[in-house]
Amino acid sequence: MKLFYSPFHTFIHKVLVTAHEGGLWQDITFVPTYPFKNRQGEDQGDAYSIAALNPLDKVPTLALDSGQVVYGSQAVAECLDSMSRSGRHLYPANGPKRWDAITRLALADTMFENTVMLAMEGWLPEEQQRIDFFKWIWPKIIRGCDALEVACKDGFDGFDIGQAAMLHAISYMDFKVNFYDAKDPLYPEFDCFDKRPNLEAWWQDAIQRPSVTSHYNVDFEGDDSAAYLQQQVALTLEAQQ
Ligand SMILES: N[C@@H](CCC(=O)N[C@@H](CS)C(=O)NCC(=O)O)C(=O)O
Repeated sequence: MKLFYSPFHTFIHKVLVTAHEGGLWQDITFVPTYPFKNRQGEDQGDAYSIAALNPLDKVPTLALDSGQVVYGSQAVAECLDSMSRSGRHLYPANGPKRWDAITRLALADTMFENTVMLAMEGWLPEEQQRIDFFKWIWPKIIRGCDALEVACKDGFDGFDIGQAAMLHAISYMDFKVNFYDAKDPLYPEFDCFDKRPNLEAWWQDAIQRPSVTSHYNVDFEGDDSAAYLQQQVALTLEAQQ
């Protein structure tokens, strides 16, 4: 199977964690995709577009060997987890533990998407940035961090998809590293671990997992050209015939 994904490893990718925990690393052809180059690269045009596979033209997108395409990180993670070879599953069986895990998944994923929105607003020239937008989004992120602190204080029974999403969201909040050169008008020095010792202790432990060290802060090595990507898109379309 092919995973079209962003090769930026300055943050932790939930779908990579899921794939690694499931022992699927060797089954995946990693296809680096730069969604923003479609719009920002002066001479890139649609070179990195995967719209032929995913109408939203977003990563992550998973193409199975049958040609079936699964997109949306939650769908991709669930699909990968169902194929686990390691016997480890990140989705608990129906019941309170599952509702807790998938609720944290929803919380952390939404925090991540809100952080992306802040970053995109932060890219605008200062005079075009909407302060009301920052004021609307930030309380969601702060309350979210508080909720995660409580969850970490209570502790977890094993590693679940909610924690994979927490790793993703929190790693992206390292604004100095992740696309957030612009000074945030409200919280330029935001530190999600400040006064959240349980969250920090959980983080320090969780980032030791092989599913994290496999890619976090590890440069992608391999073909990340647009030509390679389009070849993989074409192979997927062929498999659908
Ligand atoms: N809800 C989607 C969000 C994915 C997403 O927004 N991906 C971004 C990169 S972080 C993307 O591909 N953006 C390109 C675009 O929106 O055109 C998911 O969970 O997969």
